[in-house]
Amino acid sequence: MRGKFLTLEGGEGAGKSTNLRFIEHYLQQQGIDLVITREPGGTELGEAIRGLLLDKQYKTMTASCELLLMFAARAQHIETLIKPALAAGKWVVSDRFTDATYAYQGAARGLGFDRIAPIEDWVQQGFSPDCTFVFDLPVEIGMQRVAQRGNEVDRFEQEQLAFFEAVRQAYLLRASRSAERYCVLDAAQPLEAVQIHIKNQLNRLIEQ
Ligand code: Z5A
Repeated sequence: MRGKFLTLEGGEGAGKSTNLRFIEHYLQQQGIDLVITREPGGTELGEAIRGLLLDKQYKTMTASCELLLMFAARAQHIETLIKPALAAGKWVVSDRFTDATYAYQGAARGLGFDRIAPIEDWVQQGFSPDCTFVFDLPVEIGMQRVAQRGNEVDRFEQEQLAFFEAVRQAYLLRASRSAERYCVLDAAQPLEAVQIHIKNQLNRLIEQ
């Protein structure tokens, strides 16, 4: 039986990485064989592209170049990692996927959703996640969490409040348009409360 493909989305500091570990642990406890991955990245080639995308030295990278690099990494990711794992019956959980392209390149960089949709069709040919968790958080709180973590900022994390506000609104808009695929979580709640919602959604997916 084909496995399920889950993706985690949200602004920075919303708790994707933290809850990815929770999801991994919970699904393993349920006896589900799974692969954890991320975008941009997930494959050797994709991780090399991620290096280019996050590197602050590429200040002049255009939005179109950024968009195409995201999809170049994604094409490799889907064909060489995600689809083979799903076909082998494994679940795949990815920290970000195409919703991030709509939010960051489409909304925040201003390319527009209409510019992205044909590229998505060309690369993915209808392939999309079975469920997408959106960790929704006021931008200021996400920025505070990241600042407290104290890591060096990458090319995206240098952006300002309005950029991340556009990202947040784009996620909420997409989730409202296809509610059946999305599970929107209030990521401002304490972690334990967020994880109760995640567990309920995972149980529903396991039963399907
Ligand atoms: N990008 C793009 O532009 N287009 C695309 O198509 C794709 C990606 C796929 C890299 O992503 C960048 O790529 C990303 C968008 C772009 N840039 N940005 N910004 P990434 O996912 O690797 O980077 P990120 O979004 O910056 O991840 P992050 O900052 O690490 O966020 P997170 O994983 O959601 O947060 P976290 O590390 O789990 O949590 C942050 C802190 O908050 C941490 O100390 C936690 O302990 C704490 N935390 C988490 N949840 C809670 C709750 N509920 N209460 C209190 N504290 C909490």
